[in-house]
Amino acid sequence: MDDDFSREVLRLCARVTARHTDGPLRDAARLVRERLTAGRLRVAIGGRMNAGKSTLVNALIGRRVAPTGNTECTLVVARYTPSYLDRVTVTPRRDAPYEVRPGPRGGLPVEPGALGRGPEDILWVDVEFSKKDMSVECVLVDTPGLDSLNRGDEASIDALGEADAMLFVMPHPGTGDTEAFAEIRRGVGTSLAGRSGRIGVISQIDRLPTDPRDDPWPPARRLAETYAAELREQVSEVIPVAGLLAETALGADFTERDAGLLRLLAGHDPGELYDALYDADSFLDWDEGPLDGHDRARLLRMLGIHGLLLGAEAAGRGARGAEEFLALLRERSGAGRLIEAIEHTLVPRAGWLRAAAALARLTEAARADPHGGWLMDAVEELGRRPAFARAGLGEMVWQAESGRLRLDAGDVEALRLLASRAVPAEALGLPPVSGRDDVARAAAREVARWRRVEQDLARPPSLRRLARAARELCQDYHPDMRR
Ligand SMILES: Nc1nc2c(ncn2[C@@H]2O[C@H](COP(=O)(O)OP(=O)(O)O)[C@@H](O)[C@H]2O)c(=O)[nH]1
Ligand SMILES: [Mg+2]
Repeated sequence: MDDDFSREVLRLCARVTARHTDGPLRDAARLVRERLTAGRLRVAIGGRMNAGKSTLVNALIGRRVAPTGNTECTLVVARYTPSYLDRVTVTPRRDAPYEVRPGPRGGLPVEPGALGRGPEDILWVDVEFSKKDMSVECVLVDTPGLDSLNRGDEASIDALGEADAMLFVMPHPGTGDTEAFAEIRRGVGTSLAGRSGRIGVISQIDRLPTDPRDDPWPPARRLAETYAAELREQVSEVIPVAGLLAETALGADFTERDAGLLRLLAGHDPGELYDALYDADSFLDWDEGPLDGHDRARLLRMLGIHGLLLGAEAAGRGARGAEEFLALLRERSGAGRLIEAIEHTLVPRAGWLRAAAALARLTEAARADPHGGWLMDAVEELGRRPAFARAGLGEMVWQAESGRLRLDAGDVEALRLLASRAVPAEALGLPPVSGRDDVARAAAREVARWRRVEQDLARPPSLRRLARAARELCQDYHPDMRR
């Protein structure tokens, strides 16, 4: 199904290239062709600066390859691709791409000047790292984030526009997030895949409670519900994650020695430990405690106050080895749900997400170009082909099956057949070899089924649009009703 869909778009790209020897339409067609034939799904991480995007990238990759905090290297768009070697390639705005030496653990280097020129002169940086067992099977595109200095906004929006799917990272409650989101939406235009290609993430949940020693999960869950309702049209779901814990829990930096440090903390007077964990400064100043300043700073950097408390509690319950601590931290980080969402709602639909993004890009280019009229018509015509209608319906089946669309079981099954079968009789629930009259009768019955849903004003608009697409497809399968 995805293949038919992609092939049709590629054919259209060839027509663009034949008609336009240069200019924006040809560029758009080249980009689309590149994306459709690329191996992995490209997922961009968007959101404000300091939202915790790079920390999440590290968590998902399982190694600290993305610099975090405020260094010059966080001001560029970086595309992280699992590979068999460590290689960093800078693509400047002008001039040819060149390689620079990777950071000490592979990944983007952090020292100032390490990229060979200033962030404002760099289009993007490709970071390949030798790791085959990454949690998610995709290319992650880290962006500097909105409201960063220099040209971060424009670069971020371009990168988000070129990706197939997106994680939108929101650090904490505030109207600013919704505004940033609206800004990104305007910048990236509309993709056919719409919200189903976007996941909202509430990051840094350990910072939600006023007292960092309190359990962040109750407020995090409430906030996720509020955001999910508010951003219903924009994202498919909103997932809370303790990013710093996830980064440490899924990475390789936490050692047996660190586990020993947590056990030392747990062996100390519980009241004194609790007081020392009042905030970051009081822990760093805790010279009377069992750890020296260097170790306190190290643990704090890796775990935060919340993670330190979790670790000490686990040690108090008898946890010993690093593995044991990491399993607990991973569970309490909420990273599992994010990984699952990427693996189950984005990656398996790579073909559709990519083709939908491609078509949206072509439409946008056609609209902006004075010679784009024919392409607009061609895209519209393409949208009416059965392969497209089926791909669009496949997307709806996915939504219906995951409980996002309210349809009864009979309708879902009818939809599944329509979306998955190319032979008209089969798509209408008949044996593949059926008589013309049987097909006509079944088509008329299915047209009536979907027309009922389409005209039911009590149903949500998205469902009625789906019903319309289904009705039109069934009509095309009827020998006398073809449009
Ligand atoms: N306490 C805490 N700090 C975090 C968390 N995630 C990120 N940070 C810190 O917040 C700062 C900004 O994070 P970063 O990932 O660089 O944000 P970006 O600008 O969106 O890429 C860094 O100093 C991180 O260590 C988190 O879950 N908890
Ligand atoms: Mg960053």
